[in-house]
Amino acid sequence: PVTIRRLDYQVPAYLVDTVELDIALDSERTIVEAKLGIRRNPASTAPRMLVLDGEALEFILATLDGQPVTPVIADNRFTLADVPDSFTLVTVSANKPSANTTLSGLFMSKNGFFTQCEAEGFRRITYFPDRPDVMARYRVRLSADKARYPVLLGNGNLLEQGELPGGRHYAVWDDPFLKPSYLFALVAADLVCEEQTITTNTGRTALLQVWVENGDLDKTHHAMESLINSIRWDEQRFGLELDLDRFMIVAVSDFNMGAMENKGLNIFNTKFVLANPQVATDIDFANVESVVGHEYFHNWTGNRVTCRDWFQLSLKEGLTVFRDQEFSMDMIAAAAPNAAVAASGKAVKRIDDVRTLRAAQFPEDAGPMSHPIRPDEYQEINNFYTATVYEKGSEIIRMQQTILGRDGFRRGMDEYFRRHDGQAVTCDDFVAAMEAANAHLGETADLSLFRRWYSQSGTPVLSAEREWDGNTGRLTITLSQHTAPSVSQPVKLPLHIPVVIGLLGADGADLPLRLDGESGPAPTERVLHLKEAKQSFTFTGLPAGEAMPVPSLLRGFSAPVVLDHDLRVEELAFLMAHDSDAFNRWEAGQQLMLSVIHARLRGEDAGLQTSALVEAMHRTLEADLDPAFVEVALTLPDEAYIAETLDVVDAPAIARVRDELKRQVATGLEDSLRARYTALGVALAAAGEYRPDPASAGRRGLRNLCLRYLTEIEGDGLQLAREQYAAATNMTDRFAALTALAHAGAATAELADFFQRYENEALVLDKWFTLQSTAARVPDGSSQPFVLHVLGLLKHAAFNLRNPNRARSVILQFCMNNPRHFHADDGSGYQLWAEYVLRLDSLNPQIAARLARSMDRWRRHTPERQARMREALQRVADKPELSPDVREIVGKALG
Ligand code: BAL
Ligand code: ZN
Repeated sequence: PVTIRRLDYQVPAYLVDTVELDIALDSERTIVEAKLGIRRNPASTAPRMLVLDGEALEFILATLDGQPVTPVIADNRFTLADVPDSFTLVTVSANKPSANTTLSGLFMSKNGFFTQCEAEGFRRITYFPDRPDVMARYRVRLSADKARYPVLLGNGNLLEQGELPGGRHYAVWDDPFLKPSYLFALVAADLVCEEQTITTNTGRTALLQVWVENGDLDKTHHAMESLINSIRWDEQRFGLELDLDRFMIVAVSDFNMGAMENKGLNIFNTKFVLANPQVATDIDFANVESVVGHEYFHNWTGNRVTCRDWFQLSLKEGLTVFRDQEFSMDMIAAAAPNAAVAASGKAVKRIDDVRTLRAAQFPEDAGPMSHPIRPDEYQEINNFYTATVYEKGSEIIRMQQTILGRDGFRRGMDEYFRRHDGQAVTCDDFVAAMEAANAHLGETADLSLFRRWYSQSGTPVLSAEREWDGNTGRLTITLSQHTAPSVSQPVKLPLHIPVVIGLLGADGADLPLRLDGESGPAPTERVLHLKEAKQSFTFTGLPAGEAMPVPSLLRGFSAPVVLDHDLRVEELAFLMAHDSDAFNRWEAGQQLMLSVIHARLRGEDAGLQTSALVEAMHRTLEADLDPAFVEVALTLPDEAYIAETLDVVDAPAIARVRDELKRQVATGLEDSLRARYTALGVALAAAGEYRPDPASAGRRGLRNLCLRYLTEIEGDGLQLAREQYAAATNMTDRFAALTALAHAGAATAELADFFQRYENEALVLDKWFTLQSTAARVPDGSSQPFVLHVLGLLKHAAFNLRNPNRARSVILQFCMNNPRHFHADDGSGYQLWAEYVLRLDSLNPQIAARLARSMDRWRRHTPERQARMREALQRVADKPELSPDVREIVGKALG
C-alpha cells in the first residue's frame, strides 16, 4: 500500500483556471469532453510535466492548443511531458455509470445519474488534477435522454436549456465561484421539486429547491424549512449570506455518505431529506435539520474557503460540525417558552453530541485507526472521514470559542473569511486568524500550545484532586493530564485544556470563584486553563467551617477528555440533584450508573450503591424538569461507552449487567414510570396533531423511555406497547412501541404488520431491518442463535447489498451496534463479518471499509474472542485483491 504524508505536500505544478465540460450522459457509455485552461504555477519548481488523475476512464483523444497529443496513461495517471506555460487541453474520455457500484464519480441510482466527487471521485469523470488546491471556474453542458432523465442539474446558475435530436435534451450550467473538483456535481434524473424564493439579508433573491422522486413531495417540507432556518441562522450568527441565485438539494437513495455540499447542488442521502410524521421519527426530523444545516454551512466553511490538501479535512468538517451543533442548539432554544427550558434543551443537545463522541470517537482514538484531527498520513483518504476529524474536530473548534469567548470567536471567523475567501488553506491558517483577530486579549489569544490538539492523537485523561482547608475556606484543586502513548506517537505532550468549573456550597448553590490573589467581583463559573502536566488552582473566600464545596468540573464538557474524578457516591448524587450546569447534572448520574455497572462486572453486589442510584433516578423522574432532560438523565450509558471504560471487554457480560440494572430501575420506579407514561400520553393528546418541535419530541421521548423500562419487567408493559403500536398516529410512537416489543422478544406479529404497512417506504424498511439486527433477542424470543436471524435478514427479498442504506441497516448495524450477539462465543459474528467485508469490497470499498472497522478494538476483548477475531481479520487480509480502503483498515488492525 502507498502511504501519503502530510509533510510531503507540494504546490500543484499546473493550475486550471477554466473548465468547460460537455457530458453526454448514457448509462453504458457516457462521453465527457473536457476543455481545460491550464497554466504553469509560478510557485512550483516541479518538472514541466503535466500529470492528471484519471480512474476507470476509457481514453479517447487529447489535443493541446488544437494539436493532437498522446499522453502516457498508466497507474491512474495521464502524463504529458514538455507542456508550455499556458495552454488549452482538450480530452475526450468515456465511463460506464451503470457498472459503477462504488458510488464514487458518476453513478446510477434507480431514477437517474448522480455524482459523488469528494474526496477523489472527479477523476472517475474526467482527467484532472483532482486535488482541492486546484480551484477553477466551471461551465458544464449536460445532455441526456429527455423522457428518462427530464431534469438536468449542475452547479451554479442555469444559462440555457433546449431540445436535441433523438429525444435528447441539454442544459448549460455556469458556476460563478472558483471551486475545487471535489465540489463538482451533476444530476440527470426523473425528479420533482418543492421550491420557494427567499430574500437574503442584503435584499438578494434566491430560488431554493428540494428535488425528490415522484411520490415523495409529501416529505420535503421539513428539509425546505430547515434550509430556510439555516440560511437565516448563518446570516445572524456569523454574518454569512447565501451567495448564489439558486440553491438546490437533491435526494438520492443510493449514497455512501449522509450528504454532500457540492456548490449550489447539495446531493443528499434520502435519509436526511425525506420526513413526514408517518414515516420519520422525532430523531429523523432532528437529523434532517442538522444535516441540511451542515451542508448549507459548508457553503462558507468548506466551499468559499476550502482545504489545501486532504490532511486539512477537519478545517472544514470539524468547523462545520461545530456550526451545525450550534445551529441545532439555537433552534431548540428559539422554540423554548422560557430561558430555563431553552438552557435545558441546549444541554440535552450537548449531551447527545457528547454521547456520540464517547461511543464513536473515544474508541477510535484508542484503537489502531487513532489519528490526530489533522492526520499525518493515510493510505486511502476515504477512511479518514472519521469521528475524530468530524466530532473531535468540532470539539477543538468549540474549545477555541470557550477560550476566546463567543465574541472573540466571531471576530476570528470574520478575520478567517477576510483573509481567505476564495482560497484553499490549512488548519494553521484558521488558528492564526483566530489569534490575529483577538490579539488585543493578550495571552488569552495565544493559541500556540493549543495547536497541539491538531497534531496529537489520543484522548487525554484529566485527573482532579482536592485539598480543603475548612478553617480558612481555601480549596486547592490540582489538575493533571496524561495521554497514553500510541504507535505513531510514543511521546505525548501536555495540551491546553480549558476546564470550566463551578463550586457548589452546602445548599447546592454556586459559590463565588476567587482565585488566590484576586480581588473584586468573582464569577460563579470560570475557565481554568490547564497548560502543563500538572497545575494547582486555589480558590479562597469559600465558606469556612463548612463541608468541602463540591466541584463541578468540565461543565458543558468543555474539553474532549476523560475526567478521572475523585467524587464520592454522595457527592455525585448531590451534583445530580443540584448542579446549575445541566450537562454536569446528567454526567453525575452517568458516573453513578457507571460505578454500579463496574462493581457488578467485578462480581460485587453493589446493593447500597444501586439503591442510591435508583432513588436519585426516582427523584429526577418526579421532579418538575424538562422531559427531554429527564429522558437522557434516566438512560443508562451505552454499551460502547461502558466498554471504553474497561481494560478487558466481555461484551455479552456488559449487556447482561446493563439489562439487570435496567430491570432493577424499572422495578424500583414502576409506579412512577406508569404514571408518567399515562400523564405524558394525556398531555400529548391534548396538544393535538403531531409536531416534531423540541417540547413535544421531549415528551414523546420520555414517554417512550418509560414504556421501554416497563417492558423490561413482568407486568402490563408489553400490553401497553401493543396498544401503543396499534393506536400510534406517528412513526415516533409506532416505532418506539415496536422497538420495546422487539427487545423483549415479543414482536413477531407487529414486525409482520410493520413490514406490510411500509413495504414501499425504503427508509422505513431500513428501520425494520436495523431494529431486528440490533435487537437484544430474536423477534419471537426463542433461543434461535441470533446470527441465524441476521442471516435470514440478509437473504430477505427486500435486502440489497448494493444499496448502502440497506447494507448498513443489517450487516453494519449488527456488527457495530449489537455487541452482545456480534461477540457470540462461537465466533459466528466474526465469520459473518469477514464474509460480508469481502463481498462488499468487490462492490463498494467505502462501505466495506466502514464495516471492516467494527473489528478495530479486537485487542480489548477476552483472549478467546481475540483469537477468533484475529482469525477473521487474517481471512480478510489474506485476500489478494483487496481495495486500498479495506487493506488499510485490516492492515492497521493486525499491525
Ligand atoms: N463533505 C462530505 C460530507 C459532509 O461532511 O458534509
Ligand atoms: Zn461536512
